[in-house]
Amino acid sequence: MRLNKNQLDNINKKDISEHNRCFDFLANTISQNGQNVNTLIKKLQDFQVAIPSWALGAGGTRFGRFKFQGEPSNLEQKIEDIGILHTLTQTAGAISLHIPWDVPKDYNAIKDLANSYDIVFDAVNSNTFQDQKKGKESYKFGSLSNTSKVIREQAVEHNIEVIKIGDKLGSKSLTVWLADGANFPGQSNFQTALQHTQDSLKDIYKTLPEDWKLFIEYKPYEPNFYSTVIQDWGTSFMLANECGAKAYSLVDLGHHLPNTNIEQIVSILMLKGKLGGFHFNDSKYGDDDLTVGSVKPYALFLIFNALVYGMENNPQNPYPAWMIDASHNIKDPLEDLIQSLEAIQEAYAKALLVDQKLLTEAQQNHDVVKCQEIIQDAYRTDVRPLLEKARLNRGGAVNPIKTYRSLKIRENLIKERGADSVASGL
Ligand code: RM4
Ligand code: MN
Ligand code: MN
Repeated sequence: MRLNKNQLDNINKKDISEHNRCFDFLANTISQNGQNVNTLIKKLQDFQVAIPSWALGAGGTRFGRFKFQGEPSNLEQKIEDIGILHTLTQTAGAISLHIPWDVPKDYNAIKDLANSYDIVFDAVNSNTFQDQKKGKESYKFGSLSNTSKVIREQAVEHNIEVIKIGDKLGSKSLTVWLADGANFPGQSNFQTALQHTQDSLKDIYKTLPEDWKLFIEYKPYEPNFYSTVIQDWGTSFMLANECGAKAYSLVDLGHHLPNTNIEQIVSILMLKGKLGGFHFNDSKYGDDDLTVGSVKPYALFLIFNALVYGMENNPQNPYPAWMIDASHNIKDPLEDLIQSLEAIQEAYAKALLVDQKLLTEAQQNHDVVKCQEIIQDAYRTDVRPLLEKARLNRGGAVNPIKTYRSLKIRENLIKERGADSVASGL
């Protein structure tokens, strides 16, 4: 299913006068505060987030999985789904492949298809947290950190294979998320496990093409419940430094223990030029993979405030690779992703509204109350008309969820693909 401009225009027509009324009011306020509205809108238009190829079907938990009808059952259909998302939101201009769940059969055909939707290939993700059909060795007791050299070599080879696949598609980065760790005290030697991981990562790093980056993700627990080899940003930062200039840390919002100050982590990594990638989701307890902004929207805004500051003040840090890393257990995956994309843009727009000059002044004067007023003033602004304008300028929908429902997109996908189609992934 491919949406066309007329379908969107017909629905946008009904919402345009209300959009104009709200936009004019907001644009006036922003201009009066001394900011350039067009610059803000341009930044929102340029902000594109990758959709992972595993997020388009229903996600499961260890207790089971409730399927969602009309799921994409191959890579072509997944790209088609991202095409729909991107047409509506104009914010999902990239796909992040998970290997081996989504290995292309015909590379040129897949590239052409993605290109026809204006979608590029972002970071490729390796998978050594499950045993693979073709794999001789098991990752039950770890992959890059395993005590067995043969198993470590198999895991390194897999990562090198993933780089080769990504290279054929135009990807420029590899994300490594390592599930390795221990379930019980005494099960593994912390030092040996870290040393093996370091050596394996270096072996992978050596094969990176010149213009590629390596992103090292961290996570405190799960699937292992006693210890994880790359448990926190410090470990990831240390490993990235040992690998070299093309290796970076990747922050996944769900990979922190409750109450961790993620905005501070983001700030420090950017100061050190080592924040390479970023995974969006939301959570209440752990790696819950909930819709972005659904539980802690203020925390998301504070994190964006740190990201915006870093993007403006830290030329030593590359532009981060953004990706949504969420799972959709009960919602329509496409509606869930639309809500996440909206929440990301909203937090970004609010962070852009923070008057950085005034904030620095207030910080220097130790005016704590003023500091809070400045950031909360930005947070309390309803920026949705700015998002609408950014989408409209690029040919998207004023209201993506409403448009998705009026066009009966899920119903059409079910007609095309059937009720029983299942997407690969978790
Ligand atoms: C992990 C991690 C990775 C993702 C897998 C599916 O928790 O967030 O980024 O590839 O889940
Ligand atoms: Mn992640
Ligand atoms: Mn995760």
